[in-house]
Amino acid sequence: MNTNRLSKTLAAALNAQMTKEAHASQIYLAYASWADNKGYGGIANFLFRHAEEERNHMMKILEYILKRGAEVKISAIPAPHENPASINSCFEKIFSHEVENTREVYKLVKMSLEEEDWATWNFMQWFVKEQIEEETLAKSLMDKMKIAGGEKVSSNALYSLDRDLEKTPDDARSALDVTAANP
Ligand code: OFO
Repeated sequence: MNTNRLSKTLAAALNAQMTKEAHASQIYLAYASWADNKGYGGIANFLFRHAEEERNHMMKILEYILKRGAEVKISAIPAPHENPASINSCFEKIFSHEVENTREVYKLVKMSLEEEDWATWNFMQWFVKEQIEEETLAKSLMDKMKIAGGEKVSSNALYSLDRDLEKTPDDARSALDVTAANP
């Protein structure tokens, strides 16, 4: 009896997304190591923590594929992108990467909708919400950098930013959780 509840196409797409999450984790690891080498311990700490989050995203997809009775295929993780040239470009690269990941998540939502695989559609909604938060978080890094002077940031401003990021929460607050009393 066939107990596989995922179509071939969706199983392949979910396996590919699982590897993309692992790739994202490698990117954050690479940027964190780069920042640490440059002496930005707070920024590095923030990015190391985020690398863990991406690894958790990978595990969620892996577990989902297994639970639906399909085969998990662990494949090679592509090398991370080149190191950024500055903290400003580091945050820009992170934002672009998150937007790119959102596009990939949307593709999976569309595929599950077209196949009427409501279980996968429902599972992917977690990622849709998560990407709103991930983009918000990445955007807040860029906003902070912009205020601090962008590429022309002073070393004093970078010093404060580095200290701030050491304590910045890992998750951005979702608009869904906002109320008038608690904006
Ligand atoms: Fe940075 O996001 Fe995973 O999904």
